[in-house]
Amino acid sequence: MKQQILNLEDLGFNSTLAQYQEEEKYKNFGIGRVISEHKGRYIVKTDKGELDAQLLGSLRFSATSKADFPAVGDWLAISEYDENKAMIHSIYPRKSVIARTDIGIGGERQIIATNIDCGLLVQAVDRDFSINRLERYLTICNAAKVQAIIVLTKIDLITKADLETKIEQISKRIKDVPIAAISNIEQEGIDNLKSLIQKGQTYCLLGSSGVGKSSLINNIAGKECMEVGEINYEVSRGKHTTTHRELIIMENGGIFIDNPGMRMVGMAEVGSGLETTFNLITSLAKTCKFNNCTHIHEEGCAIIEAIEQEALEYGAYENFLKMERENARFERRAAQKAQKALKAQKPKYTKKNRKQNNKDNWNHYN
Ligand SMILES: Nc1nc2c(ncn2[C@@H]2O[C@H](COP(=O)(O)OP(=O)(O)OP(=O)(O)O)[C@@H](O)[C@H]2O)c(=O)[nH]1
Ligand SMILES: [Mg+2]
Ligand SMILES: [Zn+2]
Repeated sequence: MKQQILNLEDLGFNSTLAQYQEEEKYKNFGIGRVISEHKGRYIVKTDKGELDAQLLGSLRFSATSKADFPAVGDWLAISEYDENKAMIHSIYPRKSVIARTDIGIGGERQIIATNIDCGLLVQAVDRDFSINRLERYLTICNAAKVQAIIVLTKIDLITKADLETKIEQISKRIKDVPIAAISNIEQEGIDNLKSLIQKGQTYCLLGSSGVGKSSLINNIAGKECMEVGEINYEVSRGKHTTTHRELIIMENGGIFIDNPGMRMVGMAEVGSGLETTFNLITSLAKTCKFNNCTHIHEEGCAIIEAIEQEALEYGAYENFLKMERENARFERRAAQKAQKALKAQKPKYTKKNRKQNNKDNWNHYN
């Protein structure tokens, strides 16, 4: 196990965490940050080194959802009990949570990482390029109140003119998000991206497999921290080289979380994120003639008018509706699950317990 010694500040420790640390719940314990997770065991980094930590049994049993378990990026109250071993007593309040649903497995909300300051939305400019998907990642960041930077990779594969067109296309749909264009192979644009990275801030890399997330981390670090995959250019797809989330601390500042490439980026609890990403659509919707406008066919619909006048991109409108539907579906399902859980808790009427009740009442009155 690597035993790199560092300051807690290098790990992202700040004054808010110092304040929590004073609280009764945390003050008698050590503190560390989760840098990776393997089947319920956590590698926790402290100012003294790395510990192999596990969750206290009582916390495991009282957990009601995945969100109650530590995630990469979490700060933990820990106690060491053996050399390099620790027990996890509680999770510090999370500053931010980046989450998605994997539509393939029943749509449960999955935490990607916590305590993130900025999401790097990594996309390759070849066949991976999709503004719809950029809007998806951006909505997840906006819902978590996390800044974002768009990172376009593999610019060595296209012409300068093509790159300019792509950047223009993005800027029409996504305003106020910086765009960094890089080549990991030719080292182009890396210094510019580095200049956007701030000390003590945590950056989470989001993107499909094979777009160059791990290559970018190696380039920023100036050494091979992460394994880099080969790409099958026939299908232009990665092979999921990174299989575990990992938090990496750069000597020159930022803290990075590398992720396995994502196939599905389903929407979960992103209502506020949709409003921010599509703020033009949400503000237009307020000026439609009818309060219950569906923005599909109505007279006096401000959104339809904006599309006709080319003030709003049709693609953004379509993507917004799709993501809004997904989010609504997730919320409906979550409400149904909560109701089911409540029903399961409530005692039900049965003939047996009615008899028991009558007997109890009889005993009570006699
Ligand atoms: N031409 C070109 N190839 C690149 C660039 N960046 C990465 N690659 C190649 O793309 C392949 C995949 O890179 P990785 O860094 O492993 O991609 P990843 O996003 O970490 O992939 P996963 O770990 O599977 O999610 C490797 O063969 C890299 O050499 C780039 O800027 N230009
Ligand atoms: Mg990788
Ligand atoms: Zn309307």
